[in-house]
Amino acid sequence: MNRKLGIVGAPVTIAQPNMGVDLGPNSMRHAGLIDRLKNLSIKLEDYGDIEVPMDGTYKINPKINLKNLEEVTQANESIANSVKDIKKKGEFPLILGGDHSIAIGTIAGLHEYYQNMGVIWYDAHPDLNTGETSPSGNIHGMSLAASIGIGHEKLINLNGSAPKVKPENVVIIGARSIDEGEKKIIQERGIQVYTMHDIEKHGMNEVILKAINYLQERTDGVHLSLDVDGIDPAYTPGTGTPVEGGPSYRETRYAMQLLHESSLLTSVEVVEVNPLLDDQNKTAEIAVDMLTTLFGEKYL
Ligand code: 4U7
Ligand code: MN
Ligand code: MN
Ligand code: MN
Repeated sequence: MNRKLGIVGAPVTIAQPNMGVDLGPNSMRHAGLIDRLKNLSIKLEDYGDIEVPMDGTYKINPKINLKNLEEVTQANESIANSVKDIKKKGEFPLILGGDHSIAIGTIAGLHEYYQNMGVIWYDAHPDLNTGETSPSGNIHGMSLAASIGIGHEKLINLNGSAPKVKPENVVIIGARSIDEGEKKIIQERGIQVYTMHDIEKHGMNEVILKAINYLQERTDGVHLSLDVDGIDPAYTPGTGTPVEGGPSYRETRYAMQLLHESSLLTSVEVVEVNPLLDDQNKTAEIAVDMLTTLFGEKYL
């Protein structure tokens, strides 16, 4: 990694119901993220956390089934601006969440810099709901939909017109909790999904290499959106919407190693770390292991 890393925390919590995901960025810093990256001789600047709205109330508009829409929009506008500042400096953006709604802002900020951006969405969920299909109204389950131009106008047109990413440039890895409306979107839009079934059948090695080859040929930059609930909750219990039966620590770490070797990625975010649901801070430590592996840390 020759380029300088630009790190920013996005402590957004209002797109999901659990208290504590706003502590995600500092929990990863506390787990040693910055020092371990520096030990890899990586140049970096940590810009601290973006200021995001959080007044402790939960605004529900039953007509649109999008909780805290105004506040989530506002937070993501700030995130898009902060990501653009990092890109302007020529740095590699690393965004620390926060709930997964932050991907809307991250991807909206990044999209200006690419003609044909790719996204790897490592997650137990595809996050392809809209107000119409969401069982919860929580916007953290709608962020990939918004990025491909499906959903509320405020979210899809944030920092430029929709879509920010073409659906065929998205690869979802690790999905195992897919709502009915999401299944429809996956089929209609031709989104590549490697479910847990595919990982079980073919192994992580083949799945990741296929994803890398596919995106290498068709995109001019690839963003990794790493939801820690993508990993099995035996390893990452500190997250708001855990789903059993995910890839292990070893499989995920190996996936990060292959991504490092490919030099494919141009930006990374890690989301949904909630230290209040994990009194050992184990989830943040594992998130840090995954990040340092992505940036070149090796066993030997
Ligand atoms: B995450 C869910 F219904 N699909 O929309 C929803 F299962 O960013 C969960 O991946 C969304 O953690 C999870 O509420 C969002 C639910
Ligand atoms: Mn997610
Ligand atoms: Mn998830
Ligand atoms: Mn989650």
